[in-house]
Amino acid sequence: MPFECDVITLFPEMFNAITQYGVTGKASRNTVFQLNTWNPRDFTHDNYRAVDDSPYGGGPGMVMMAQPLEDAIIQARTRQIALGIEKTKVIYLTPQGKRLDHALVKQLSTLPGFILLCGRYEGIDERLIMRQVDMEISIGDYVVSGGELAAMILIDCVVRQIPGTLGDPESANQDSFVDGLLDYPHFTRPESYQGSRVPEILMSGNHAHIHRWRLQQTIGRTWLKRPDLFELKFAHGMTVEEEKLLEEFKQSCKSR
Ligand code: 4G3
Repeated sequence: MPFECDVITLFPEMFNAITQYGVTGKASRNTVFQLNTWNPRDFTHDNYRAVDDSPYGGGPGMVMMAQPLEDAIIQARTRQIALGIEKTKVIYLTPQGKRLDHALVKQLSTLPGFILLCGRYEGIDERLIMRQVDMEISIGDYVVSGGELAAMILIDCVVRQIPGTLGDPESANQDSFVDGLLDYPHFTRPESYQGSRVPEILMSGNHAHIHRWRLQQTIGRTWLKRPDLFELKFAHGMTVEEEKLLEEFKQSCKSR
C-alpha cells in the first residue's frame, strides 16, 4: 500500500519538483507514495473564483477563505476513506506549528498517509483551522511565501523513511541526526584535489580503523559545530571510548 499524500494547494504544479525528480521522483514512479492535489480554486462558486479576501479588523494583505478550503479538505478526506484510511490527519504547515525533527518524521512515516494544507497570503481564516486541522507543523523558525515549499520538505523527509525508497535499506539510517549527531565527512576521487589529499586512513582498507575515525569525526564535528545537539546526546555522560575519541579530536584541532 502506497503512502497516501493529499495536498490542498493553489499551486499544484509546484509538486512536480518532488514527483518528477531524484529519489522522491523514483519513489513516486514506483508507487512508494501517491500524491494527489486539490486546488481550493476549483471549489469556489463565484464568477471570480475568489479564494481570499481582506482581513476583518483591517491591516495589510489577504486571508484565505474557509469555504473553498473546507470543501477541498472534505474531498481529500473522502478519497482517503475510500482507500481504507478512516482517521487521516490534516496537517497545516505554519510557523506556529510543532518544530519538525527526525523523531517527528519517523512518527509520521508510520502513518498510512496524511492531508497537507498549504497556506498563502497572510494566512488562513482561523475557523477553518479549528474545524479541520488536526496538527500544525513548522519546518523551522522562518517564513516562506507559501506552505508548498514546507509541505514538499515534509513529504521528502517522510518518503525517504519508507522502505523501498532508497536503494540501500541501510542508507536512511546512516544519515545525520539519525543518532542525534552530525554526519562524518565524505571523500571520493581523485585522491588529491587542488593539493588537498583524502585522509590516509580512508585509503588503508582497515575497516575497524575507518569506523573508529568516522565515529570520531561524528562526535568531534557535533561538539564543534552543534554544541546544542552535543549536550542533548551526551547529557548523561560519554563512555570512556567516546571521551578518548573527543580528546584526540580536540588535540587534532589545536595542531592545525
Ligand atoms: C500560514 C510554513 C502559512 C501562515 C508556512 C504563512 C513557513 C512555514 C504561511 C503564514 C510558511 C514553516 C506560508 N512559512 N516555518 N508560509 O513551517 O503566515
